[in-house]
Amino acid sequence: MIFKAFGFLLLVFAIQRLWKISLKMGVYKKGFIHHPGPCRNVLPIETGSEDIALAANGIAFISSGLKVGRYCEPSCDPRISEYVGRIYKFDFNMPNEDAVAVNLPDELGEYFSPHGMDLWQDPDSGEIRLFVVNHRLEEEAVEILKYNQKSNSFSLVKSVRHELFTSVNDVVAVGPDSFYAANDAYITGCWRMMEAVLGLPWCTVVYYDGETAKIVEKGEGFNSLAISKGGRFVFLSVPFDQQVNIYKRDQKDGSLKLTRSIEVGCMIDNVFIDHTTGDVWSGCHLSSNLFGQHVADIDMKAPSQVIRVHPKGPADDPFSTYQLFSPFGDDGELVSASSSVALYKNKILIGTVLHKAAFCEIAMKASSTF
Ligand SMILES: [Ca+2]
Repeated sequence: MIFKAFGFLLLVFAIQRLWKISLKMGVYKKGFIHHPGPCRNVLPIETGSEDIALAANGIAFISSGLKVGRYCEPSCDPRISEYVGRIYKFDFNMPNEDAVAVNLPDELGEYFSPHGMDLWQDPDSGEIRLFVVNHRLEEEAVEILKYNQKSNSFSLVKSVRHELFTSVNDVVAVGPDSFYAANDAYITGCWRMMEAVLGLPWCTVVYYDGETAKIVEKGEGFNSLAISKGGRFVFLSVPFDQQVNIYKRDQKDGSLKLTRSIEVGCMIDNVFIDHTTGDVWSGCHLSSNLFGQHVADIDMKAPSQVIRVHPKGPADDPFSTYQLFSPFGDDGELVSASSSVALYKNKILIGTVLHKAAFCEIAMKASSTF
C-alpha cells in the first residue's frame, strides 16, 4: 500500500514537472524578424558574444569563445571545443568599425573560457576594471582585470576562486574588488540537467566582499545579474521560469530581499540596465528546444529576441507597474540564440552564446511601440 501511494505521488510529481517543462520549452515558438532600424553583424566575431559590459564613454567589452562543452560534451557541437576565448572591444562612438580583440594577461594561460562579465569604473580616476567569469580547466574563477587603454590590454588584478563557485554564469561588480556571482547549477557535467528536470533549488547567488564569500540567495535555474544605478536593487534572471527577480540590497552586509518577479515570456539570459531610464534590457531565447539543436550543431539557427522592461512605479518600488517591449527579434539568420544586449545613445549591440554579434541603430522613437 505504501509503495502504491509512493508510486502515485511520484507519478503526480513527474506529470507536474513534465507539464511545466513542456510549457517552457517553446517547442512551437517561431522567431519573427523585427529590427528597430538598420542592423549589421559586428566583425570579426563568429564564436559567440555571450555577454557585453559597457563603460560610460561608450566602449563595450564582449566575451567570446565560451566552451559550453563543459556542461555536457556529448550534446555539444565538437567545433565549440576549438573556440578561442577572447574579449573584444567595440566603440559605440565609431559604429562603422569592427570589434578589436583586447590583449589578455599571460597569467590567464592558454585555456580561457569567458562567460558573464561586469564593469567597474573608479569615479575619481576613471580606471576601468572588468570582472570576467572564467571557466578555468581546474576550477571556476572570477578574473578582475584592469583595462589599459593605451596598450589595449588587460592586466590581472586578482583571480578570485572559492568553493562556493559551483558553476558561475554571471557576475555583477559592487566595488573595485567586491561582487555578486550567480551559479546556474550545483552539479557539473551532463547530470546537471537533472537539477532543472527535478526542480532542485541548488542554484545560488554568492556575495564576495573582497575577502570572504557567502550565499545570499538559493533557487532554481539562476543565470545573470545586474544592479541599478546607485546599487539599491539587484536583478537576477531565471530563464526556465521566464522571469527576472528584483531584490532590494542591503548595502552594509550585501544581503538581498526579493521584492518583485516579472514574467517576460521568454528564456531571459543576460540582464543590462539602462542607467538613464532604469529600464531592464535582456537577450532572450525563445525556444530551449531550438537552442539545444543550435548547441548540438551551430549551423542550426535558433531565434533571437531582445526584451525591455520599462518601470512605471515610484522610486522606492519602480517595478510595481511596468511596460514590456520587444525592441528586436530575429529568426536566427542575423544572430542566433541572443544572450545579451547593451544600449548606448539609441544604438544597441546584441550578443549570442555561440554565434555572431549584431549592431543596430534605433530608428524608432523609444517612447513609441519599440
Ligand atoms: Ca548568461
